[in-house]
Amino acid sequence: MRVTRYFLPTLKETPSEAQIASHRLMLRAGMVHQEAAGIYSWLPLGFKVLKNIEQIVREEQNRAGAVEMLMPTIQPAELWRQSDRYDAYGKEMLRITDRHKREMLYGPTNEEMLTAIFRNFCKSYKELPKLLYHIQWKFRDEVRPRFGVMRGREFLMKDCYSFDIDERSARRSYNRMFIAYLNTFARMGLQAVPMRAETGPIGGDLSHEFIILAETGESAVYCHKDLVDMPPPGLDMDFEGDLQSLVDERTALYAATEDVHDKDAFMAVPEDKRLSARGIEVGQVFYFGTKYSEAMRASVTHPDGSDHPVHMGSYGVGVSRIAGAIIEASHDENGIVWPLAVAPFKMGIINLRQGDEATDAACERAHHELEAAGLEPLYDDSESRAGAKFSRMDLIGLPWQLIIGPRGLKEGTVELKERASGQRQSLSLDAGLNLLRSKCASSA
Ligand code: 5CA
Repeated sequence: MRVTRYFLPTLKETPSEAQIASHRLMLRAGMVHQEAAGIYSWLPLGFKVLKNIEQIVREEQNRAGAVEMLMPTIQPAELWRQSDRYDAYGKEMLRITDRHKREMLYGPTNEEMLTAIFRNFCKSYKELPKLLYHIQWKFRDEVRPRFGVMRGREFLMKDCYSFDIDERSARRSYNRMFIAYLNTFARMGLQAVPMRAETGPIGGDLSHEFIILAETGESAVYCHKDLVDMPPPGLDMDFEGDLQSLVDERTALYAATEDVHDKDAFMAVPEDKRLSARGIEVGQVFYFGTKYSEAMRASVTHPDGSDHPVHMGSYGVGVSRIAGAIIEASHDENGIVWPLAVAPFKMGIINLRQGDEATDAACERAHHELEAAGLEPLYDDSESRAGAKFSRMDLIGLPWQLIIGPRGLKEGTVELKERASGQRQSLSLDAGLNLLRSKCASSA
């Protein structure tokens, strides 16, 4: 992609309304544009990141055995009356009336809708277990939308729902999602710690929030330090084996959000292992048994012929919030530092002297070859000064920069800079292209 063809409205000044680094950097890098409080357009660069995050979430859901579908953003109020949540949900719910005066709402979550779909089609234990998910925009009329996409009103969520014959089986679904989440966040370069959490308006009595530790996080959290650097289970694991022991390993040590914090239990953690910190909630899993299936009469016939409500859980990931969370976890004074797996482009090509024949030719060749290898370079072919190109490339945080100018070319060299370490090396264009191919190919 050429910068001159792209739409990359970067800002030099720091927008005054942004209080935290990720919000400032998303605005400065031209990733998002605010339309109303907590409502954003995703400009091309931000949109690419959002899609990359979404794709990792999707792949890990699929690997865990969940099946993708799509439900609408607008829901009939009637469904929510059946579960008794229509009034209970309060002012967070955006209520809409259509031209026939029918009450509708912009969905803040989908327990009711999927329970109704399940009820319509599944009548027997033979259909179980089922794990269904979608990735769809939600609306919650938050009192205090803030920190950009971190606490938005309209936001993108992956929400998965499980249906099982009994509690034991439902726990297996819960464990699957639990493990899938650890792998999902690890693939994005995030260390997410599962912590016991309040169930809030979703209900039930078993829940974990997945928390990224960050000073600017909105939640106060308390945990055993050893949880913070526990490696993820690994992408090669299969989901048929003993998931319970993997989950037990993560839940045996103390970890809780403020709402369910137990001071005495925390004091039992050795003092040098006690961590009290702040964090960003990037996902939450719930087991709520028959709360919705009973209210909405979603029952299945058991082997003995009797009917019972199905046991359910729901599992959310804040897809759009993660874009902000990754930046909170990975930036420096010059801008964003994207992990390769979610970077909007894997590399930038900087032309130091636009119009110089040899430089243009070398840049064109690099651009062409990297594109042909499926590596998605962003070629800064603009007329901007070299200094401006360097700062812009650092700001938008692409993992690699291939810097090409007349002086180097005379000696047969170009420069390759790694954004994260700042390390630069001089090498031939061929060697540079080969190195980029090998560094970026695995996740291309
Ligand atoms: N139905 C359940 C699970 S599918 C549910 O709605 N869970 S939730 O309320 O915890 O939301 C799931 C995830 O969405 C959260 O972990 C968080 O990462 C994200 N999220 C929630 N509210 C917002 C918001 N206002 N802005 C951005 N992301 C949000």
